Amino acid sequence: MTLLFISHVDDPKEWQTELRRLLPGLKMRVGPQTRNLDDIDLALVWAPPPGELRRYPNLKAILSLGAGVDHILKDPRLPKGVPIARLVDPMLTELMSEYVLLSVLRHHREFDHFEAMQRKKKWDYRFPPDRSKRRVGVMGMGVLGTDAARKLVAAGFPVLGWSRRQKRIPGVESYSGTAGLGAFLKRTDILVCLLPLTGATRDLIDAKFLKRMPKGAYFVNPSRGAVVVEKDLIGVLDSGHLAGATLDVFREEPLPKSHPFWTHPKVLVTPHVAAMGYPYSAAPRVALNIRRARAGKRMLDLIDPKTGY
Ligand code: NDP
Ligand code: OXD
Repeated sequence: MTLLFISHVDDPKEWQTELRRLLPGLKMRVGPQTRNLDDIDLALVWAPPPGELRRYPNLKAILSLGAGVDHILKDPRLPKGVPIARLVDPMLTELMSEYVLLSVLRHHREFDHFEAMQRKKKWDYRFPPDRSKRRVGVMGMGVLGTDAARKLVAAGFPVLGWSRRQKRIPGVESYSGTAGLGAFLKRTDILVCLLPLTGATRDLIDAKFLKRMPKGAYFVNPSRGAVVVEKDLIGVLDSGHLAGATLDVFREEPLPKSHPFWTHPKVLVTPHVAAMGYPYSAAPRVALNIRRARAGKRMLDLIDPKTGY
């Protein structure tokens, strides 16, 4: 029994070292593989090439190297019925909340404006704003959204959350579904998107959606680029309805050199760095799932292929 590892961003050696400390004798091969395909029973992957996972006849579970699983589900030839577990990792969660707090505080304290003023050598005094009046709306109240929301509450912001199903999180005003979306957006001054990319969230954030927020609102997106209609976001920034955006993810990555986001005065671009699962932190949960899958038990953090997350 051999674990197949496929990723163009994660270090296979580090993963092998950490996993072998927990699972001595673990056999791991870096894919795509061309021989002994029958030996592969599990796959630990980030963005496997389309059709690749179908080549292993004895594959019984897929483990994602990311919290999102759209990089796996987008494969039209994905083998059917093979369970998929996503990555849940305390360090990844910590990193994401740090990214969210930093981005929210940067917009809240208008550092984007002061950075622009510095380039013009302009002393543009503005009264520091009161964070108890800046409402932050978090879309997607899963593992990452909930942690970020809790930390925003602890930092003193009024926080709203929006998810598919209604939540009860201390200090967070909760909204759910299409019925709750209008009221959520109307009350949101800084919108943080932590939704997964699924059939229901693709292209969700378009011009109409963004215009439901108050004029002067900000947008922070460390989830997935395809949740946003990028030309609509640019339109709403140009019209002055939105004051700024921090974007970590894009429809095409790396972001093409010709893309208007690179030079847009109201946009901060980061290269999909908000968070990641380092093996020294994430390996214990992955090892646990490897043990469970091999023992014929249900893995933890399973996704539902029907909802796509
Ligand atoms: P979870 O699966 O834990 O949470 C997803 C949340 O989104 C849930 O609250 C869910 O609602 C909500 N949701 C899903 N579909 C809808 C919908 N149609 N309408 C309303 N709410 C919806 O995911 P994580 O928090 O772990 O991760 C979120 C995403 O963050 C990942 O999918 C990935 O794309 C992105 N990510 C980005 C990284 C980066 O570096 N930029 C790093 C890691 C993750 P409910 O609770 O009701 O089910
Ligand atoms: C993830 C990511 O989904 O890094 O974990 O984008």
